[in-house]
Amino acid sequence: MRLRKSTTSIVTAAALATGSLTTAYGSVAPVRPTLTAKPLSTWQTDGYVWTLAYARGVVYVGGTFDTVRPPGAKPGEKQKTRKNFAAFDAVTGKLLPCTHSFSEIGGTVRALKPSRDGKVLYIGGSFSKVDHTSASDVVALNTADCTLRKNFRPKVDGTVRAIDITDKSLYLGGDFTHINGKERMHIASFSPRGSLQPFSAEIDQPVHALLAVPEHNMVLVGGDFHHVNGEQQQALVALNPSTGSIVTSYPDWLPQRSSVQSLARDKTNFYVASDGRGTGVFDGRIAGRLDNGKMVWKDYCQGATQAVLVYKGILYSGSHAHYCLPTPGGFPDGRRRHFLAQSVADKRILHWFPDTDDGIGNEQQIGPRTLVMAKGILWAGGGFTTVNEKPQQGLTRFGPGPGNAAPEAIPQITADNSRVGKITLTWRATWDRDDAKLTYQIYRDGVRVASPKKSSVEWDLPEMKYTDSVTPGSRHRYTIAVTDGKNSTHRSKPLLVTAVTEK
Ligand SMILES: [Ca+2]
Repeated sequence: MRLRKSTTSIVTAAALATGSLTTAYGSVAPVRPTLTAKPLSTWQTDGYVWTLAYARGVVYVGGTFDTVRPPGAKPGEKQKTRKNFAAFDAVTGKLLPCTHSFSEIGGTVRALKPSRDGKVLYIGGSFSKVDHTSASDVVALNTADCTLRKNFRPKVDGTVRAIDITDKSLYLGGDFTHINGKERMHIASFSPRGSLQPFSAEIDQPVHALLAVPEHNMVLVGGDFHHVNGEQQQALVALNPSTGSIVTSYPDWLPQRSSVQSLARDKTNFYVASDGRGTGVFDGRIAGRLDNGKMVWKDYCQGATQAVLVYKGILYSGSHAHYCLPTPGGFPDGRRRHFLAQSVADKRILHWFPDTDDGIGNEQQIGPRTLVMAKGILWAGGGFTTVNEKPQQGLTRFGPGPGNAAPEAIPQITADNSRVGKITLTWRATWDRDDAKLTYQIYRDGVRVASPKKSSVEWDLPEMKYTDSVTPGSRHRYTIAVTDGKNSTHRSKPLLVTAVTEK
């Protein structure tokens, strides 16, 4: 009986060790993502998804693709024609009949944005035809009946890559230099009725991201640029929403070879997704104050950030992060991780690790390119062809959790029976995409004898041990299973061990 007690104390010690690890995070309990890392069943595309938008129960998808296909269908199977634009029920994921074909010139949809009431969806990209009528890189759609609005057909001479809307204005950003024959260098604004406004700024390179902040009387602009209105402004600037004059500069936030791909905000902060090329670039994320333009934090995680989105105090991002050791909760250089969840307060990387592959035909090798929150479900689109290592192309989504993804593997146990009356089992901890702490259930002859807990992440799988006390000379079958509290693995193959009688 005494021996059995010592077994219990090992389990308690393991639990205590885990507890102290938790307190090491500091006095504030770590935030946990409310989303699961297990993807919901989702339709797929046969090419790139560059942009997503949500309005009135519908998720709109824009990109470079010709067809969509149901969840589980292989490439070429059960395809439905959708030329660079598709619509899905946000909750069920069902394909909706709303369709228009966006074609010619670049043949791509790059920006989608609903009006604030969700009645109108603005669609930008590189196209000269919508269905059989001519268009010029931007149109507007009535979401109620999926018809195109006839009163909004500006003539844009280059790709539209970003759209944002306030009650007073519609802003476009992109590669263009003229709209309706007037010079508009990569940025322009329209009245709600669709007429080009005097707002203008001389931006020397394409704009990728726009974030209107009406309560602070500015429009945040991100892109590839180096100069705005003749002043040096690297990739990020805030403009007056009526005139286009510079309101706030962000000197030294971004180096020369870094661009801004996406902008997001909550009540107090804005968040920057940066992509850079070459050595010494910055391609992580930055948080800044909306009211005074001061930096809150900068996350030097390496990996070409393409998309950022804030939901319930967590910053979700799409990138190919591969070196995040300097970031709290971060990982050493190695494999790429394509989704991250971070605390907006302190940039800590939280335990939410769904993943995609880099994707096909993608020179930058980045899986997700765009994120949108729709009725509590995070939709992600990009160039990927797998999600959590299973085939899934172009689109995926993650619903409320937490913790629905199952532990990744069943551990392999080995036994040491060199001590009389003792059998020590050893195994390497596994990991789980949305739960740090897992419980390892040890069975002797089919009866559970211990349930030690341990926290683990994919890049740090600790060795675990359990010492059982048995009658010398007896023979036992040991198995192990792992649970996150909701989902359990199968039990391992049994390991047969005979306890020695004497040395
Ligand atoms: Ca889990």
